[in-house]
Amino acid sequence: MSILIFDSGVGGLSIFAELQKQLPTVSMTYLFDNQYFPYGELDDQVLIERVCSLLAKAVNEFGSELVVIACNTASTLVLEPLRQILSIPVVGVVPAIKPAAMTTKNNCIGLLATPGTVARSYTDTLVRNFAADKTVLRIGSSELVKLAEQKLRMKPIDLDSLAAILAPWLLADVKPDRIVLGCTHFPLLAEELKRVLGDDVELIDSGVAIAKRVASLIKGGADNAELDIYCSLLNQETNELNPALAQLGFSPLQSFIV
Ligand code: DGN
Repeated sequence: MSILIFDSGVGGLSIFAELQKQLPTVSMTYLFDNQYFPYGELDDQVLIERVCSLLAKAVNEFGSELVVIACNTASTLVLEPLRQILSIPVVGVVPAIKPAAMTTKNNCIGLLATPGTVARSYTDTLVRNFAADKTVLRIGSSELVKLAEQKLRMKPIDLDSLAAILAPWLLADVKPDRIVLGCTHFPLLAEELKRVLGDDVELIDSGVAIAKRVASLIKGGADNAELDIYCSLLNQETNELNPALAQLGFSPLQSFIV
């Protein structure tokens, strides 16, 4: 059994971490499409075609038995076409609006995601279905995604830049008390986000729920679970990730060309 975890960058590692906690004996391949990063600014049709062609090839080459689209920007757009071309289970990651709506005390929720995800009709439907009677304040930021990427390259994070991105909430009369981390990169910045937003705000991501869903779909693993990682463009910047990836148990980053 081997599962494939996919994102545009290193954000999906937040999902990988939860998967590994719940499924430590399962072999996992992590693939990220840094050649087309950031996904949050891509035209819809370009994104659909790119993700479909890349994953069709990857699933075939790696012999994956299940794929996790550890990217809200792709999942809110590409799940349907992907399920039509792949004959294995496809698990998507989408913003956790429902748990936020169920637990908010002041009826005000923040959605922090990419510009693509906050603007999707899929996201509008989630809000309509689960939080129609709440105020949902959305911030879409690619800058925040890039800050998360920097953190994994061991670079310092400037809290002032974070505060500038979050300013609409910091200045709002009613501040959201639940923040949906609707981009898999953002749990990597949880500590910094808390420092800027305050401890009384609760951050909600999809990691644990996704890992449970995957665990319910697969049969188990082997004693010698392997962790491999590939990117679509190997360069100096990606090589800077190797120390952090080694700490997570991955073998050195390899190239996957489409
Ligand atoms: N990590 C991705 C997500 O969950 O939406 C997006 C990153 C990006 O390419 N902007």
